[in-house]
Amino acid sequence: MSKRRISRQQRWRIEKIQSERSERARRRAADTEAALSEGELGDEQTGIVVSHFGQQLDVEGQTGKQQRCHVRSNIDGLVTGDQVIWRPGKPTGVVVAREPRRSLLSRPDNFNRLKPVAANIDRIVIVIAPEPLAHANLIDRYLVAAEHSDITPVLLLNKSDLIDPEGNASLLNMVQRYRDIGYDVLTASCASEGGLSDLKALLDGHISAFVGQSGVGKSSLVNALLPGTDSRVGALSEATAKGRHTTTTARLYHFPGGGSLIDSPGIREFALWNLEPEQVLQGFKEFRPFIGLCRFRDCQHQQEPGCALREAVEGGDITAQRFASYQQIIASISGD
Ligand SMILES: Nc1nc2c(ncn2[C@@H]2O[C@H](COP(=O)(O)OP(=O)(O)OP(=O)(O)O)[C@@H](O)[C@H]2O)c(=O)[nH]1
Ligand SMILES: [Mg+2]
Ligand SMILES: [Zn+2]
Repeated sequence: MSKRRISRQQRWRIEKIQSERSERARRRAADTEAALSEGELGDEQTGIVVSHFGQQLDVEGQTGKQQRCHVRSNIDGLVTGDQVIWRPGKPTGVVVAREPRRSLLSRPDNFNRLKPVAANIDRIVIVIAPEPLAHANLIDRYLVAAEHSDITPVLLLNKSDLIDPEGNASLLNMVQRYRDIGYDVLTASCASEGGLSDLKALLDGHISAFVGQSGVGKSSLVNALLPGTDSRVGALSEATAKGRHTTTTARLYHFPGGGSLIDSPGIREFALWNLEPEQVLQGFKEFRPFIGLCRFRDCQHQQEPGCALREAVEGGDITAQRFASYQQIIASISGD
């Protein structure tokens, strides 16, 4: 990492900000503990985190009512979808415990820390579109993360109203490659309302998170699937035809008949350096039958003779695109 030179004055300001921040955190923790010990709060009950704002959360109790809550200082990393024990209060409640998680989708943030995105989900819906144009490598990164966390990934090609079979031939070929591997791929359009009933059927009864680039239409899909929901939607930038990061925090919504949907903020990149190369390899599910068959036990699947993966590419069992994408991810996590 490049070392930035910072002046003494800048260093002093950074230290001041940090000490103010830890003082605020200390005061918050003391207030929370005082509220707990002075019995100002209602009885403990179970709930689910529906959204997260800096130091506070919105928790939904069993009656379906939501309340803004502080979090007891010994619990960290709560995230949308977490099941919690909490106590209602005026004006804010307190989360006192987190239940064990069935699954956790995380990604590293810009400061090299692993950040949880959503808990207890069983599906991730990777939303792609012709505009902003889908990138196979980003899809592959999501697929690897999903395979690694035992969450079923589904690909959803949204904005089908904008697809022109000739102009978008390479996008349609890419989508077909994922179908051939065995992934579920659905097509939908919020504009023409096409494909929404198939999507609804797939999501019914599950806890799913919509993920993907900014501007592909995740929030529009949530609004279309759940009438009465008003998740904020933002037009693409006219200059770049990219999304403008309209959604800033993940939020959970319920289907009336059971199941939930989490709308999440769009991302540009999805680093995977929290995984070992072997885990990345296993995350490419069509590679699995060939893993362990290379001539050399420590084969790096580069130029070695007798590499079973390269042979599978030559034999047509693995596409050149997915193999290149795998190599790109390995190069990006090896640190140079
Ligand atoms: N033509 C067309 N436009 C769509 C469709 N779905 C969404 N859009 C438009 O795409 C733009 C972005 O939609 P959003 O729902 O805000 O996208 P998002 O994925 O939630 O974006 P972030 O919150 O920034 O991650 C808006 O202008 C929507 O009206 C669709 O099916 N067809
Ligand atoms: Mg959004
Ligand atoms: Zn090999």
